[in-house]
Amino acid sequence: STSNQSVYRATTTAPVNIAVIKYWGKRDTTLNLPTNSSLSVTLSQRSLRTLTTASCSAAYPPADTLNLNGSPQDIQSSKRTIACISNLRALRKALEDADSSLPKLSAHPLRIVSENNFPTAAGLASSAAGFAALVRAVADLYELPQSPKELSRIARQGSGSACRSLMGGYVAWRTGELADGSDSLAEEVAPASHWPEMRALVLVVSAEKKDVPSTEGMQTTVATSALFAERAQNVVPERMSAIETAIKYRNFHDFAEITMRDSNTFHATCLDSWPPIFYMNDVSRAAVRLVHDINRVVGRTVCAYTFDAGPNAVIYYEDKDSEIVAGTVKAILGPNTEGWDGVFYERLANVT
Ligand code: 2P0
Repeated sequence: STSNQSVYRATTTAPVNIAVIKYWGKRDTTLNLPTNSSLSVTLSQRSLRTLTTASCSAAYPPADTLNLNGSPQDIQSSKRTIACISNLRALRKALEDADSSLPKLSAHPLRIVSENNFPTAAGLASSAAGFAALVRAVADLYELPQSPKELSRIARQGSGSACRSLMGGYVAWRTGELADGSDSLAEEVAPASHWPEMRALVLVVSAEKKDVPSTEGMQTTVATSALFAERAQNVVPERMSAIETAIKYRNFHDFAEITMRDSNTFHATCLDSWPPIFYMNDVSRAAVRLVHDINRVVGRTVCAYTFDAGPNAVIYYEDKDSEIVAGTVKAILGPNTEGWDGVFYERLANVT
């Protein structure tokens, strides 16, 4: 019949998020359970986002397929992709079991096509946007009733940081306590509209590949760094509550200081790993010095840097200070000046 040949389809986009309290270290590598809570800012999708279409049909050849930026991927070799898909399929199956009038989409092969509008390997949190978009696209295709918070449990298994890209504004990922990971979820701390002045400047270092992939780097740090345990147990919990207070009162000074200090502590644990891991380079350090110089010259904290598992800088500031911050940064570190390739100005996103 024609209905057997129907193609069901859903398309969605997901944003990048940039952590201000960093996730680094897993207590469970299969479930992607973190050793410490983290907090991030979800960026608008104006210049950085993943676009994903999920479709399914009884007429498709009998295996799930995934295409990333035009290249077919081997799903079978990605346990994380399989985990996300099988979790979503089980939720759809439960809906179909409860309502026999629903089409049996859970039995159809899935076809997932995903595309970033930014370089995948540039260290711009592409796995976060990628898995968040995959989970949302399939959840939409299956018409699942689960909330973003519930879906974050699934996205987390794709990539830890992906759980924070299902919500907008300021998002906390709580470690949770349970061994099955059911309470290791992301939740929105405040929407983007709570602090409309907040801006982010993403500075991309030219064509440098990641030194050590995140998953591998984390494992080295967990296994070898004493500083890592100190950070997870004694430093991050206080910073989490302090930055949530700073966000609540829109206290940029405190938000900025905690953000810069946590980026520095994270990179210190990388340096303390054995063998040491270097993500920042000379170009990154020039951005650090410039931010401190701007704050000193202005006489108050108007900008904050943070660096992930790569040399790119993200600089947070408030719109009222955009002339001094974005103007100076762009003049000194902007595209076409040595070592820097691109600059994206971003607002925060209200997702959901
Ligand atoms: C973060 N990063 O909080 C931290 C800061 C990089 C530095 O999350 O192994 O790609 O897939 O769970 O999420 C990068 O790690 O690692 C990351 P997996 P993920 O954003």
